[in-house]
Amino acid sequence: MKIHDARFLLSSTDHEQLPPPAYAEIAFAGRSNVGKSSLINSLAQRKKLVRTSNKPGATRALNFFRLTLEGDATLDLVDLPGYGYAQRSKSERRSWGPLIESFLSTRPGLRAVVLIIDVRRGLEDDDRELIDYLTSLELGVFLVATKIDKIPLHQRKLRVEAIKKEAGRRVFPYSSETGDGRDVLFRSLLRAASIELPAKDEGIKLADERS
Ligand SMILES: Nc1nc2c(ncn2[C@@H]2O[C@H](COP(=O)(O)OP(=O)(O)OP(=O)(O)O)[C@@H](O)[C@H]2O)c(=O)[nH]1
Ligand SMILES: [Mg+2]
Repeated sequence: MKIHDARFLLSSTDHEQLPPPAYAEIAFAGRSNVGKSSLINSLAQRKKLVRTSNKPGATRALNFFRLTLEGDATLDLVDLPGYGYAQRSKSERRSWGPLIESFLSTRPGLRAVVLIIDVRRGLEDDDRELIDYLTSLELGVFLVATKIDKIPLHQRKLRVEAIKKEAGRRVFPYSSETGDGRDVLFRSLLRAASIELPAKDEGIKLADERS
């Protein structure tokens, strides 16, 4: 699936400034510095669409990016602010902040949330709470274990299996550095957004289904 155009749409720190819901949206959530913005660049096959940083807390607003795909389909990707940077107090727990919560609970076009964790750290309390919250909103969750390039090849499979067992759901291994896992995740997200893959991308699957 070719990406004809990828562009920054707008940045919002206020619910009133969200773009009118026109297209299917996929949001990206995860701890601060886990690699959300890098993953969006990798999916969009652009090096500098989204600003990345080695300082945690780089993304503080909701940032919208618009992909125009082969066949003129449009998909919006939404980079959410990272959590876990500032310690949440007890009263703040179970709350993701008014902006994130109103976005997650009111967007008619939101098809799924990609929850990104570091393959070396696995699921942490904040991630589990977010999965519960998303499930309560009946939003689909794609759990991505990123930075797999940081662990030796022979450990990857075991590590991903362990996370899968703990999470009780499918895990998408990923590396924004090498692009490993990109095509599998992108195809799954297009499906969640009801964007049809061109016939050639589906070739193998269709052949399988015929037999
Ligand atoms: N080796 C490796 N480094 C990565 C990968 N993904 C992200 N990084 C690095 O991790 C750091 C943080 O990446 P970002 O994409 O800015 O992380 P973020 O989750 O958007 O961070 P905030 O916006 O601060 O919440 C950067 O130095 C990236 O280069 C990966 O798959 N492999
Ligand atoms: Mg970021």
